[in-house]
Amino acid sequence: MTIDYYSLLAKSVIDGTHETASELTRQMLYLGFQPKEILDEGLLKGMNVVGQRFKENIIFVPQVLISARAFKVSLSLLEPFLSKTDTEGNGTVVIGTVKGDIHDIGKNIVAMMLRSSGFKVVDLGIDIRVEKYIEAIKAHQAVILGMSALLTTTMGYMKVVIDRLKQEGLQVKTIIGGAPINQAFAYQIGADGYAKNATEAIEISKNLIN
Ligand code: B1M
Repeated sequence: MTIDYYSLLAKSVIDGTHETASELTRQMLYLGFQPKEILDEGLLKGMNVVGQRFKENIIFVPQVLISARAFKVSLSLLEPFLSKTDTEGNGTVVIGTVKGDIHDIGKNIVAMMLRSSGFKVVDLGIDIRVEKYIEAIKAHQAVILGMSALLTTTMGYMKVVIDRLKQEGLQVKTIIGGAPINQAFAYQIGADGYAKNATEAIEISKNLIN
């Protein structure tokens, strides 16, 4: 009988059993599964089910939190493999989740993948105000600012930040993402790029600096 490791890992995220998630992740790495596949086929598939159940009011915030913990524990084991890079020659990206928003799982994946693609990443974390973004862009001479938002109530803050960058005459490119964001919104607020996932974020970031 073959073991379906991906389904087991997805289930551990859905159930929020973080010890099982980390044990499975360790085993999968040991067995030679690719870190990116573990992320896409195990962890993200599990988190999609969590998101759907949350939306349908089958589960609530506490259950989502324990699922997020399982996701994060497992992701931290993948991180050394996903963010391995020989160079930071593409320049610095400042990234953070916007003010009022504490969702950081997607932003962390994007940050990790950018690191693996030759960017130096300054991750400001969550709930970030415009002043903090600007301070970091100046301090690190960033070439790209990345903003993430998961709530329809916080996505509008991205425009506040972009308008302020223009007012201050900062030459940094902007890339945005998160579940409620789309290309039309990016155009509307004057962002230079929109990415629907981490792979696209890398592609677009590379295009923006060339
Ligand atoms: Co929240 N939550 N949540 N939540 N949560 C959503 C976003 C929601 C859609 C769930 C739902 O109702 N279906 C809903 C928003 C509805 C809306 O705005 N219309 C929602 C809500 C309502 C809330 C609260 C208000 C709930 C409450 O308190 N009543 C509250 C808000 C707190 C706040 O921020 N102020 C809240 C809280 C939480 C938890 C703390 C419990 C937890 C977050 C834990 C954490 O992040 N540390 C949580 C979670 C986990 C979710 C869902 C279930 C999953 C989000 C996630 O991590 N997905 C989410 C449902 C959903 O999105 N379907 C939901 C996995 C992640 C890999 O995907 O973040 O989309 P994602 O990132 C992707 C892409 O979007 C893209 O690449 C990533 C990788 O592929 N991307 C970028 C993201 N950022 C990018 C940046 C880029 C480029 C691409 O460039 C810079």
